Amino acid sequence: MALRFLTAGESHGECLNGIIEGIPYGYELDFDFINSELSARQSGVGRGGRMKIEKDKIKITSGVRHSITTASPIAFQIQNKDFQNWIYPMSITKIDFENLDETTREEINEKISEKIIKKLRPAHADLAGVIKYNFEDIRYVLERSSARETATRVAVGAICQNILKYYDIEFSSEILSIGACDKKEDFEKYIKEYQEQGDSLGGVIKITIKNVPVGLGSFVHWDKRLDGMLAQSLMSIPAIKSVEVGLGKEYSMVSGFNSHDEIYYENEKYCHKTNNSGGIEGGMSNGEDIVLTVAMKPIPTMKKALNSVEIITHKNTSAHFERADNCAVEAAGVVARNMAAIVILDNFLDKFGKDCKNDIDKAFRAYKKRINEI
Ligand code: EPS
Repeated sequence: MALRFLTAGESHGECLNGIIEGIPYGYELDFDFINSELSARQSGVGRGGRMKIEKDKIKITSGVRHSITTASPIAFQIQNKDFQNWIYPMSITKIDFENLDETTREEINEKISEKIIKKLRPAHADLAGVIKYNFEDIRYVLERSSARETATRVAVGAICQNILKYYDIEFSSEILSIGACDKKEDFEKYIKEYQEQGDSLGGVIKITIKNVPVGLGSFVHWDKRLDGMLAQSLMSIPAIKSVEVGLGKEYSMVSGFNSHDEIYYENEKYCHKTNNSGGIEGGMSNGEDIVLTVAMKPIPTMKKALNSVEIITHKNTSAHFERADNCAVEAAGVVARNMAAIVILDNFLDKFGKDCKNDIDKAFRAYKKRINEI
C-alpha cells in the first residue's frame, strides 16, 4: 500500500479535515479541478437546504509548496459554513455558563437543547450507534455518520485524479437509474414527485475508468486484488448497498461461452473486442476500461417519517426529521469516482514508484514501451 488517508470532522462542526500520506514529490496540483469536484458533489436534483449554505473549497495547509506536492503528508480543511448556526451546540470547549448573565445563559441552553435528538432514524447509523457507545443524544452518531464526510473523500480523490491525469487515466460517473426510472429525461420530474410526497429515492451509478495500464492489482494475494479493493472502497460510501464489476450479477445468468471476453493480438498488442469483465481479470486491470456499477439505497431521513422509538423512554414515535436531501445519487456518483481514484492511484504508485514524479514517469514509460503501447 502506497497511500493512506484519514478524515475527521463533524457535519455541523467548524470544518472537515483530511490527511493524505504517500503522495510523491513533483506533481503540480490544479486547485480549480479539485474544487470543481467538490462543487460537483454538492449538485444534483434532490439535494436539500444544506447545500444552499455550503460552498465547499479545499484549503491545503501542508504538503504542497508553490502548488507542487512535496512528498510530505498533505493536510487540508473544508469549512462548514453552517457552523455559524451551530457554534454553541457544537462547541469544542465547555461553555462558561457561570460568567454569563441569566438571559444569555437561557438563550444558549435553548440553542443546545433544541439540537438534542432522541428519536431514532431508521436505516441510519442511529440505533446501533447509540447502543454501541451508550450515547444519550443521537446527535453524537449523526454528526460523524453524516454523508457530509464524503466531501473530504472527494478532496482526497480529486488530488489522486489530478495526479492520474498526468498518465491520461480518466474517471467518470453516470446515473443509470433513479428508483424504478431509467429514463434520464424523466429523472428530475421523478425525484421532485417523491420530494413533494416527503419521500426519498436511491439509484444506480456506473463508474468508468479509462486508460488504466494493464497489471494494476495482483492475483497473488487476496488483499491485493484490484476488484476487491475497489469494492471495499465503494461499499464504504454511505448508502451504497452493492458493487458490481463489468457484467456483475448478470454473469450468473449466462454461459461462459456467451459471456467471457476473447483475446486477440492486433497491431502488436493484446486486446479484447468485448468488455464484460469490466476491465478486471484475476484481480488485475487488463487494459480495458474499468466499469463498475454501484447501487444506492433511498436517503433514510424523510419528511414522511417512518415509525420508530425514542431512546431512554423507549416510547413509540416517528423518526426525527430536521431537513434532508431526498435524492443524492448524483453526489454519490462523484464520491464513487473519487473513491475509485484513490484505489487506482494507490495501485499505480505500488507498480511505478512512490517517491518522485520523474522516477514514476520513467518507470511508466518503460513499462508502456515493453508492452508496445508507445
Ligand atoms: C445528511 C443530512 C443533511 C445533508 C448532509 C447529509 O445535512 P443537514 O443535516 O445539515 O441538513 O445535506 O449532506 C451534507 C451536508 C453534504 O455535504 O453532503 C445526513 O444526515 O447524512
